[in-house]
Amino acid sequence: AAEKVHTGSGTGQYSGEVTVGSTLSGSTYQLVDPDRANQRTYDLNQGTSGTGTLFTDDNDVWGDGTTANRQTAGVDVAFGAAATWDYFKNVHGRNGIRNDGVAAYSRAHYGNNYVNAFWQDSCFCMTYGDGSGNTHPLTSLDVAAHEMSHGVTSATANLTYAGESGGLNEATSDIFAAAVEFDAGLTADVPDYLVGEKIDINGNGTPLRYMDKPSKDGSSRDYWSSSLGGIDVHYSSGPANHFFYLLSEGSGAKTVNGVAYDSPTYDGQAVTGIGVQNAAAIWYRALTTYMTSSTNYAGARTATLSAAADLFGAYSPTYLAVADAWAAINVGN
Ligand code: ASN
Ligand code: ZN
Repeated sequence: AAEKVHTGSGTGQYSGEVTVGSTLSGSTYQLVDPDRANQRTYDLNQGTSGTGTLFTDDNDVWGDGTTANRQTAGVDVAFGAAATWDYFKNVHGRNGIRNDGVAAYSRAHYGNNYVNAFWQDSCFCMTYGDGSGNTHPLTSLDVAAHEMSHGVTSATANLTYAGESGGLNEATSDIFAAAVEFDAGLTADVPDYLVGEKIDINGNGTPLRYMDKPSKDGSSRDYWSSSLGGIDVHYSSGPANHFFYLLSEGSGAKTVNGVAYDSPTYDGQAVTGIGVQNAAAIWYRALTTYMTSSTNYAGARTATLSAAADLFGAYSPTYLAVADAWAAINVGN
């Protein structure tokens, strides 16, 4: 009888050497993860619809770290989905994106030269392009965690993807992307407060977004202002990402895992850092308990203060750090 195994060893382009969940079907292994509700990873083979085919392999050794081997992208996105599943389960007690034990699936190798990745509620799935020249796949851990977290937001606060709530929706995905990186602790993808630092989307080695100083990308805002709701949600996320960085690490120059940050604050407001996983716990409780589809930045402040009061006590040092971090991005002062 066919025996289920989950000992596949993979080599991703960005994740390095990792374990991937696999299942033996007949004489072929499939990227179907028995430890995570049979979370599946498909190869779209440059198609743009349907599921393509499951990634399969004869000997349960997947990818080689190069784009020449099409399993490599499968390893990175399967690992990203597994790490994100584990993060929400182990850290927040959330059993899958909808907390119903059902796994979403992943699709790699979408289209040609496709420079994006995306989540869709309609298929309950996430999809990854191969990037410029089909050689810079959008398959890093933070990208996978970002897309999968869009599913969590949809299933919880369901923040409307426009205006200030849209910026908060985007920031939620960047926040959990950072939290997943820190939780996974990969050597090949050192945890940081940058988004997309591995995928070289700009072609010059710079990341897609910076949480410590969002304006470094040339478009994102560092602070809340009344015009924030009128800009692209990937830029109006900036102040909330900045809030999260400051709450995690505090104000002032820092070096974390070898990356130097020097985060500006509004009016010089000082912030004492509470650690990335405490900050993420507050954001998660705010998202799942207090935020609604129309929550704006002022509402997010109230939601996170309520969450901090629940988790750490009203007017505790941690609660006061949350208030200071909002003031440091010009909310509520
Ligand atoms: N990768 C983008 C995102 O998750 C796709 C989009 O714009 N919806 O935000
Ligand atoms: Zn997004």
